[in-house]
Amino acid sequence: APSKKNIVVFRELPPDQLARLQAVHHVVVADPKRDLAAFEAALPTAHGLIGSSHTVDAALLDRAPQLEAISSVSVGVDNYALAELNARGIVLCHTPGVLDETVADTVFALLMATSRRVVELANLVRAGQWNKNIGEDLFGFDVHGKTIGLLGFGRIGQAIARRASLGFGMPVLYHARRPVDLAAQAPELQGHATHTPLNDLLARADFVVAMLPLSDATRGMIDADVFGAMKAGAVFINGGRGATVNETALLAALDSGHLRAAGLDVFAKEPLPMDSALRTHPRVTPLPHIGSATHETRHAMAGLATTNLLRALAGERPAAVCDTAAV
Ligand code: 8YV
Repeated sequence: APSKKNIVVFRELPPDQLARLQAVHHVVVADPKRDLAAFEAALPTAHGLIGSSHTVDAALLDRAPQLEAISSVSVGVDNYALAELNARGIVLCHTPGVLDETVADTVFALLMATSRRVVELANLVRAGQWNKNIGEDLFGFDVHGKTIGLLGFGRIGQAIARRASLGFGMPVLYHARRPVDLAAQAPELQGHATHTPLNDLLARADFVVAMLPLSDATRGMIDADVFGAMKAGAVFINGGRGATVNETALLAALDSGHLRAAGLDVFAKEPLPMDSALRTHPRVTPLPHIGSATHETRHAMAGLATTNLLRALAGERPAAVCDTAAV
């Protein structure tokens, strides 16, 4: 049997997944956002960490000298100091794949909500203001048949493209560092998704959807030049990471009316500060980072993360290890 290790759960796990860990190892549940002292007290003897949405930097790793593995309940790993983990030989696992369809659904929820003004019009009914036939001033815009431009074309981007192309008859343009081998990765998208130079995509897309991981290369990438190159009346959707967007430039593009609307599930600072203009802007539909937040998908993510950690602590190669050397 694998030797009993010390695990710290730094974000709540479903009971059945917690039990899987407790059956093998010594487990402390200590979310730093709820009990920082308990989290810090558990670090010095921790062999494994599992959770999400907490910054793991060199200073924290210095306080966890026995750490062997971190299992993130997320696909994004920008909150982990990858070079520090690599230098210390600490394995980092994450949960790719299991959340692709749910996040793609969330992006389409934002696409529909912004185009058909769903939140605004539901609030009008709730406020008792539906007192006559809806006039042209409250009409929305069609989604079907319009052109979608994807910034980033990984697993989630491809899931969005399937909905757009096969479900809504939308021409799909995508921009990525290199063309995707659709025959190998997504044969159903062959002939439906086109690798497109960025400025060409921005000039043609009615919907520009950002599904970019956060890295030194993508931080602040969607700036005033990018928004200015988008066609007038375009809708911007962000389902990736907020810090890929220059939010001052986004607000200027919305205030000028150059952008018709923005649907945002992620923000440079989360939770969104009360004084952020994005929180109440009339052209913005904001969501609280719920991309993967369904019962089914968060359970699947926790299950994969638990399996990853059990394998890593047993000296086996987990199913989804991050390449911390690829910094
Ligand atoms: C959140 C996400 O991280 O998977 C990701 O990268 O952005 C979301 O799923 C969520 O906090 C995961 O638990």
